[in-house]
Amino acid sequence: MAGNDAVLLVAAAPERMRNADAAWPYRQDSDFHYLSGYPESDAILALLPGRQHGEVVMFCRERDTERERWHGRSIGTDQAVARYGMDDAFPIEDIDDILPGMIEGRGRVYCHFGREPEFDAQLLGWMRRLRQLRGGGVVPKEFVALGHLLHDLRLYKSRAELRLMRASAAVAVEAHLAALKVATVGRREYEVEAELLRVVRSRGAVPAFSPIVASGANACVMHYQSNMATLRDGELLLIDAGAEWDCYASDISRTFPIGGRFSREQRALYEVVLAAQLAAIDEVRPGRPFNAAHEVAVRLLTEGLCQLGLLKGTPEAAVADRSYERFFPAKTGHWLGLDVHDVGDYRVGGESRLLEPNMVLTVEPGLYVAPDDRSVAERWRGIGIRIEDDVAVTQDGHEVLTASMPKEAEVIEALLADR
Ligand SMILES: [Mn+2]
Repeated sequence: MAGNDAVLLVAAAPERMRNADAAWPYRQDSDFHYLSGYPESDAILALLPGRQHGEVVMFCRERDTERERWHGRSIGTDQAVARYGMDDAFPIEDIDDILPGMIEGRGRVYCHFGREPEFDAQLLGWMRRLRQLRGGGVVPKEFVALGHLLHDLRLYKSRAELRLMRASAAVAVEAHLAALKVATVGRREYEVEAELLRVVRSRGAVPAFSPIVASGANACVMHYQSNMATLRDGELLLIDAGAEWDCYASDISRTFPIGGRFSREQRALYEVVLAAQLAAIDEVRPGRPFNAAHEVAVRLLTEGLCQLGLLKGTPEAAVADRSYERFFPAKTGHWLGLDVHDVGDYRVGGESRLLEPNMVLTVEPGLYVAPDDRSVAERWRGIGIRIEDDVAVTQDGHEVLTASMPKEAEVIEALLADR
């Protein structure tokens, strides 16, 4: 894709410090993982089309007994070749001496700019060295942003990637089912969070993001994070949580009554959101624009809001003047993959992108009635509902990867009655 006189350079994610000398849990850069599967920091992948001694070259940590005493075993250059399929591997300390010579004579460099200051500085350093090579090295004519090529590849999942995404979805479903069992009156939101994390970790996965466990009006905060409140009878609990399996994310939201039964108002809004979600999932098939799911969800949510009297006037007018946004300020979904909000363009040539087989996206309409919204009767205030599934586009329709997590109100109430 890049051409024979190109070189592609991608850096591993650096370790990031939480404070002092304590690091955040390490997560590999998604692009680096996609191209190499290599799990360590301190590494740079170079793809060198046509290079005689190997086109796929890894610069990585060499094994070092003293370092391993503290940090555990490194992979090292030998295993980078033997186990990770690299054609060639060199110690990362030698990169400044080796890489400029490999770039010499190539016309284009594909890489990310302006993401990691350290990589940006290294790249400029290699260009300086290249110029200083014996006889004066030829610096590439073009630097091309790698994202356009690579992120379009990542948008289409391979069969192997889809297998990982199903596995990730299965862990998330199990976590949500377990959370539903412990989310009883009087517990704290963080206890439910702990249950989600327990299941995710006990399956060898990690959370794809910090779980949102939002009871009552907390559900109206889109990115609620504190997870501190006590679960109260009569309120709903919104859980938005996903797993990451071999770096592939799942992302599920469910909303259910803490006490076990929906109130009349909660149930009415729940049915509106569920109908919108089912209709939106129906729009996920090859040839439909990405935005079609959002449009149908907005139409059904707005019709429901008008019918229940939360919006005045006709649904057509409420869609046109966007007054529905007071209750649904979000988009109906996003691409899903190595990143929870995955890469890939949503629009092509100014138009909403047409769905194609093996793309994966979430479908997550919701309704959020702010607790201080005086434009609606008090009984509606503070209700927040979101229902979210992960959906893969197939040859002739879709596959809901998270289908085994129930969402019909009766089924949810039956599960809750069983606690
Ligand atoms: Mn989502």
